[in-house]
Amino acid sequence: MRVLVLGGDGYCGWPTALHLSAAGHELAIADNLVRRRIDEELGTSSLTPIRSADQRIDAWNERAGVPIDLFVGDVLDYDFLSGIMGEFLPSAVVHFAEQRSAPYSMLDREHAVYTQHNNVIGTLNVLYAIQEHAPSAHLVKLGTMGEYGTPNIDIEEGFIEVEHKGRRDRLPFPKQPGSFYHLTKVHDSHNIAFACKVWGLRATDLNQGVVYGMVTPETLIDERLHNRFDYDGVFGTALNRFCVQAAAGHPITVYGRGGQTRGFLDIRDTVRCVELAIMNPPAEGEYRVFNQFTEQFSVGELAEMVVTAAARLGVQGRVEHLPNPRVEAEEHYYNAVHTRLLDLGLEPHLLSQSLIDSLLNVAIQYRDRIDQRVILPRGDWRGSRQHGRERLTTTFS
Ligand code: NAD
Ligand code: USQ
Repeated sequence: MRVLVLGGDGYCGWPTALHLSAAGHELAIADNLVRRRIDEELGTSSLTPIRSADQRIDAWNERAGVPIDLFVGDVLDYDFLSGIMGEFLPSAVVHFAEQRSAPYSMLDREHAVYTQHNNVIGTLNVLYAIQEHAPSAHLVKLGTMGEYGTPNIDIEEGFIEVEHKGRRDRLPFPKQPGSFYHLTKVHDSHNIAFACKVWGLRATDLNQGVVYGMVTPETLIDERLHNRFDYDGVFGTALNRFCVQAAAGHPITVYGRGGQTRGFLDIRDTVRCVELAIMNPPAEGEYRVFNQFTEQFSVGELAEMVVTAAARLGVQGRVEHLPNPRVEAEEHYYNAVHTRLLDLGLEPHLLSQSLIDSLLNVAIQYRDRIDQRVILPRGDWRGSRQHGRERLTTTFS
């Protein structure tokens, strides 16, 4: 297949592009490299040293059967996007190219507006470019489990059978997103479903949980192919952060009581899920939703698993419950269905102590690159009304 990966320089996009290329597909990547610039804005960088986009692509193309094309540009620039869509004529478009940090979207008005504009208008451009140049291409769009929030009923895969006043219907599952970032995914989902209905496009919305891990078989081949690994308080995600914190001798930052439960998956399963979606496209006009995670954990459980693994490696980890900078339920019911990717053949890499060991070892290997100043969360989601609150940064002073 001819696969266009939008956002293919990022944490999920890069290993996915390599995996699909290794599987024999013809690949093109488009990325405006904004994620690298956001590191500069936040004064952070990946735990692992990563090469420039050009150097990585060159390193892969030295060995690839069919080289990957790299297009540096913005999906908000319709001429750019339309140009590559018309030139490359993909059979599948995998869309990762969004601002993906919930805390970043909640920093202030500017970051909320940037996130909503980048994500919602970007996806609208993608839909128009597909309709214009490749209407039979399959859009595989990265959404989030966070679209659903934490309802007090089981979460279904995209749709729910409802009986109301004696009549029945299959309707989109109610959305209760928890940040301006998560809201963009809801808006995208509505726009994609609508485009499928009116233009007959075909799309898979992958409602992905929190990703952990760093390596896939392809990123391990050469150190020039290494993936990024975020641990800072804005882009780092729970398990990845906890491993770096333990390795750095920093308290493990559980927000609030730690009963927040989410779906999680290994990055090796991210790349496989995208491949499974591509290999099993929906019908013309079909909009479908897969819940893309393999296991659910509370953040408190993850923190305890890291403490246990760290102790085995001779590192003493300690959990510290910080005042929660977010507005979210800290104890709640959570049971989300996730069978559709398993039905297509996904064989999950379940979270194991050895995986946590390997993440801890990577963090220990790059310990001198860990900047303790960027670990604590930034911003308070309650905003200016709460400016009188004790600042979170005083916790460790
Ligand atoms: P990332 O920030 O590492 O990668 C996103 C890439 O898209 C970056 O390389 C960035 O430069 C690029 N990009 C952003 N806006 C762009 C634009 N307007 N034009 C062109 N390129 C643009 O994020 P990630 O962790 O790889 O996430 C990828 C996707 O998966 C996102 O849509 C995210 O919401 C979703 N997702 C991620 C996770 C996770 O835990 N990382 C979980 C669920 C869903
Ligand atoms: N958390 C802590 N301590 C930390 C970091 C996070 O307790 O140091 C808690 C958060 O409060 C939250 C949970 O862990 O309850 C998950 O937070 P996270 O930062 O790991 O992940 P999240 O903000 O939900 O976002 C990540 C990705 C996003 C994706 C989402 C999937 O950044 O792109 O959409 O996971 S989901 O969570 O299913 O919505």
